[in-house]
Amino acid sequence: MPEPLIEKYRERLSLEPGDPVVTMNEGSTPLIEAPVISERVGASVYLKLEGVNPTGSFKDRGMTVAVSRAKGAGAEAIICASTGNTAASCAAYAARAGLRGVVIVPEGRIAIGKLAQALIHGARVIALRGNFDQALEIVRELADRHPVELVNSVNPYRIEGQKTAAFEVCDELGPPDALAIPVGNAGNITAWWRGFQEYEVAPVLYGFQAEGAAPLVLGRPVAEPETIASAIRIGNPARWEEAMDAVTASRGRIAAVSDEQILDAYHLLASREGVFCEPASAASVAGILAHGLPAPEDREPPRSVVCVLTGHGLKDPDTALTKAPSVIGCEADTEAVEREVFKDD
Ligand code: AN7
Repeated sequence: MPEPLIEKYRERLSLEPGDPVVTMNEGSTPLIEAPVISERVGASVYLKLEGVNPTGSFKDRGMTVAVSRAKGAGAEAIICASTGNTAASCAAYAARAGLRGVVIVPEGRIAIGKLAQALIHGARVIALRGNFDQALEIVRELADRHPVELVNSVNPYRIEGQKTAAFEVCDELGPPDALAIPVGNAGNITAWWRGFQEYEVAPVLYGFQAEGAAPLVLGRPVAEPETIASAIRIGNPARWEEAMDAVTASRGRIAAVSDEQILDAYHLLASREGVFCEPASAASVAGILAHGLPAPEDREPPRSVVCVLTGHGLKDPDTALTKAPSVIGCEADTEAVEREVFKDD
């Protein structure tokens, strides 16, 4: 049986001794080589498949720790604002822990798979006529006023859990020269850096935002963020300063990628590497393809790079279907099928 991350890294997490372990065996996700992308960027590129977590995204690493602590502290309800993946994870772990789950999402702006997850797990799903940043502001206020535990990445236990992804990479591969990661609310890049620091290693961090939702690149909040990558449609990241401090300390950079670059990388990953991630995740690969692997002056260019593929492609089938070729209709007749199968040969 794979060991849940709370057991594997317990002494490095800040749970209380009596806390129950609410787990579905998160973590221990595959780290695979990406030969096509490696060839294009001139370095060994590895993909960390975070979509293989129980609810299909990296959020589960943080949620198992946050919900274990919340349960240990006697909470009866958990709440979050979400662009979709936190909602799905929050709903699933609430169900597993026997807690009430409440999620606030921007109306009409989350991928359909994530909505289905939140609903089937029995969370109360509130569709806000507003964006993620407004939803986060509202849940922060509600968590101040009511005895509900906030499980967004402003919750310190979320970061604790998510840092284990960096431990896994170092344990398996050794520290990579660089890490490429999509950035939305900036919790995950903060968590990976903390993980690396605790292992006393310092890969160069490349954080990538979508062009229409790139507050960290512009240096100011974006009032109406826009991008096809709905997971990172965020205009005012909660962990802004920590993320910038991490990038600066690693001597890396934050850069933007266009929706077109994101979709090209998404398609390349699926069609050439066999890996189906969601569009936001492909920003990590789009970023190194578009911007290369810039190194600090006194360092060699990175020879090994880990791209974090944060969520599974099945989360967002709508985007896949708009990007993929059409199906071919055919009569139930062997010759007719034969013609279609061998048409271009
Ligand atoms: C697939 O679910 O913010 O920079 O509410 O779902 O830690 O926010 C999701 C974020 C990258 C960005 N990739 O991570 C939410 C939410 C995927 C994501 C990010 C998200 P952060």
